[in-house]
Amino acid sequence: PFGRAWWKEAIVYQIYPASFVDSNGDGIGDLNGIASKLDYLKDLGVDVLWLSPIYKSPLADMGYDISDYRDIDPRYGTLEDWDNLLKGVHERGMKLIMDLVVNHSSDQHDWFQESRSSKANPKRNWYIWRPPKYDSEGNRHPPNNWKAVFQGSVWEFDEATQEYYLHLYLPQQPDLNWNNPELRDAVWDMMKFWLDRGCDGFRMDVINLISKAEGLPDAPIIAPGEPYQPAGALFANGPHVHKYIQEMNAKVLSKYDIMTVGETPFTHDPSLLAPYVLPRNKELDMVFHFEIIRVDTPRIGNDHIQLAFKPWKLTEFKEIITRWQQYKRDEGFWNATYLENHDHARSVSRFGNDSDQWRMLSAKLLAMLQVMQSGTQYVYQGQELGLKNFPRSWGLEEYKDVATQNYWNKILKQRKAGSDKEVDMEDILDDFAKKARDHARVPMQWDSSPNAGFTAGTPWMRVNEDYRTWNAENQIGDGASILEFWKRLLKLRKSNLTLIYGTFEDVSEGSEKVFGYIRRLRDSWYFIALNFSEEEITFVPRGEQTRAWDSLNYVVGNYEDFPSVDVNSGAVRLRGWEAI
Ligand code: TEU
Ligand code: CA
Repeated sequence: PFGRAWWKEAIVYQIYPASFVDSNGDGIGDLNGIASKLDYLKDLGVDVLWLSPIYKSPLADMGYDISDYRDIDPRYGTLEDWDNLLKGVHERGMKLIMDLVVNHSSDQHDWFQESRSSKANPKRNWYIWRPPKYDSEGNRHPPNNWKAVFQGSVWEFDEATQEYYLHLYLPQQPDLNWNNPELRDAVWDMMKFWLDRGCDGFRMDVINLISKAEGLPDAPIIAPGEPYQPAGALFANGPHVHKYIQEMNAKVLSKYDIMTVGETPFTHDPSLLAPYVLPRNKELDMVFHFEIIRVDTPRIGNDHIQLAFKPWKLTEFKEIITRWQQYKRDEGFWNATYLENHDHARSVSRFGNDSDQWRMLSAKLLAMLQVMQSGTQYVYQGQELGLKNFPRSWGLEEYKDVATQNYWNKILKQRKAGSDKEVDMEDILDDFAKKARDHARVPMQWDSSPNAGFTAGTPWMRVNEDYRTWNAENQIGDGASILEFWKRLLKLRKSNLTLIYGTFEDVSEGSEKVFGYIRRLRDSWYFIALNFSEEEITFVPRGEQTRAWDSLNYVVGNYEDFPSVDVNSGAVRLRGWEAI
């Protein structure tokens, strides 16, 4: 009942523009740089490019703080460069989608400059302003106790008008007031500006945060001793969010043949995300859930300490994937399938094994895990090369992300308080080496020339040392490389309706070493077996013992040859990190 769609079958490639290709030697990637790599992307099998924000921005949060929604930041190029890039993309039969960041703007946006100028300004109500609270001693306090995602209070006091404004992220990222219909109209106009220019859709930044709990009440104390409390449950999936997105759909999205994907953090319950996606609601095509990407992350309430590490189990990992793969399929729920983006460390360093011995095999295994799932596929730049985290030996100064720096300063301050001894922060650097967003943001590794062929100048972030051997040029045309493996998988998937639309059945429940699953569409089926360990393992798929294994055809695997299968028992002998 829920038919085929180009965006369901698409392979989306996410570009982090600052770190992709620098065309003019200023050390920052740009639009002309992206335009120079379109053949590489086409060859990989990409259908849609998603650009992280390239709008005018002070880059307080690397462009997720926009000061002009209708212009390109000069560091990335001009509107003409964008038109030219789009032309190149369309000429190759690909599409281009933009990041839509409208939960908040930059504090440098004209809208906010006006809004903060006086309480009587017509744009005052485009943002969320509240008077201070005073205690019995007359001390000023923020209107509630919510903790900002990037530390501190979500409230910033503004001297000019003696009120606080709300910012869920940085103080330089004030939240827009979606309850104001004028603001919504301004957003619809801006979206049409890009769609009329030829843009093929949007990835919508934290789109489930645009409606906050009525009255902005205090969050319950779930982090005792902390000045501000995690409040995800009060600012995610708020009371009017579906009304606003339905309005967006009716007034803008439905008028174009485009794709939309919402980013929806602070939510792990599929039933809270289903309304955004189910076709009958007329909202978005799909959303990025965060459950899988948080599997190794400690949680407080609905919030996570992204920069801390918690050991994870394969059984947990499999349960999450299986649940989402199966969720409301018969009602048209559609997944956005990803293992990496610009907010997370490299997948081979988190879910694989990035040692010299296992990196290649485990990166290929993760490629199989992803591509053999249902859902629109999202590949993050460098994932197709098996890029890994930068080394633990790099110091704090190599971490440029404001989220990393703020977290460091917060912990440092806490540890210094009440102690006159030297503070030890080595454990925090251990966590950063595993979890920081910075790992995904170092320059793309194109070739073995200085700075990995990313720039002729000084790169804005340090290049990972392994680029001399681990780069695109070395992998292109090498049949054993991760890149060529991705190409094979993407080609295999493209015209294969079973892999795109088939059902998903876990046949390895309980195993902490192997993920085995079956994809099935009518009488066509695939069996996928992935060994998430270094050990050789005999895996007997559950419920599959009676299957006629003699009809088994090997399709693809990450070793040079295929493993042996015992036709009688159905047992498969898998080598370390083997994927078939
Ligand atoms: O991220 C949303 C978000 O809350 C997390 O993914 C974030 O990376 C993490 O929790 C921080 O610890 C989006 C963007 O993808 C991210 O780059 C922006 O910083 C953020 O919104 C604000 O716009
Ligand atoms: Ca540049």
